[in-house]
Amino acid sequence: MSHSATIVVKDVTYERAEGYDGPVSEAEGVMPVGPANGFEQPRFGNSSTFARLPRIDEVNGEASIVIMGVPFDSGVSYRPGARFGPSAIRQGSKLLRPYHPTLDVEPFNVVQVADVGDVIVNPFNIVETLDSVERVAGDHLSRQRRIIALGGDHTIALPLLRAVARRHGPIALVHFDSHLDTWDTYFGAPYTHGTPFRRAFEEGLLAVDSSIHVGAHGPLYARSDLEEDQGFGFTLIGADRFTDIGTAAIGAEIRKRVGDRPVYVSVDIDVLDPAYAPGPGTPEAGGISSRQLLLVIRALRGVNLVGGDVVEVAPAYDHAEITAIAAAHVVYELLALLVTSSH
Ligand SMILES: [Mn+2]
Repeated sequence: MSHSATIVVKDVTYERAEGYDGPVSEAEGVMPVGPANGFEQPRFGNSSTFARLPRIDEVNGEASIVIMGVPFDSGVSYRPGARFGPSAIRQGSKLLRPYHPTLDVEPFNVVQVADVGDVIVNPFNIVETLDSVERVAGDHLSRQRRIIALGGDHTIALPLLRAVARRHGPIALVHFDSHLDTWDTYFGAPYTHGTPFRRAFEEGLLAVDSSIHVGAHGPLYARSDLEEDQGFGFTLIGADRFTDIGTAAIGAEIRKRVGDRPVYVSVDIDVLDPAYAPGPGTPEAGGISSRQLLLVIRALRGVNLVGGDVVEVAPAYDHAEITAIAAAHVVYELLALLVTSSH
């Protein structure tokens, strides 16, 4: 009997065991399934699930919130490695417990939350990957699933915003980051981890004058960076403000800015000081603490949250999972916010 050297199960191609000559199709019987084909599913793809949640296939596709990895870092300008972020965040999430005492909510019990694994990305083609992320995200949204994405570098926020805006209309973006990410190009490239929100503005994905940067710190290229950024509809709460006013006041300021518009929260883990997150792609000293970040997200309770992401975790530069654990807890806060949000 001659047969193919590969087999496709759930859209992933696996190698057949060498020398195996047993049944070759499901119709003929059970087949051995080997490792995933490294040319179809990148090797840095699937791993264990976030917070040890079920995979989507283990709950028969029924989930209202999905955790989705995007292991892509071909948009980075400095330290690469965020392609391993989804795996690291999942690894750092294993200790998350079901009950959130401050919000008095059990995020995993309000609605079904499931891990949908990683989007299949092409590390050699940014535009193709943006299309893949947008398509997969759009598919989840069309099934009434809200998404929290695990990056990956910040490039991935653009296709996620495209998908979310197509469903909900223009979005109020709450952007936690040490950087503005509204630069034009890097080395002539329009789609990078430093440019997603300029593209989002240009594509009309952002609600007019409703978005806000939170926690920005570190040097800029020029004074004009800030002036241009305001023209894209952003206001700014820099990291320095956190020494002047508390997280509750900052949360109130953000809530006022976004109003009742659909809100997307994008968290670049480099908003944290490198002491609290040593492993981002572009670290800047002088950031906020992990506690401040969690408290501000908590203080957003009541906004109309429709999705979010946590990006730029590059575990090669991490120590003792500090960055990955911080990112996992940010995801947990976003989940708690989603299940307590106004819809
Ligand atoms: Mn960023």
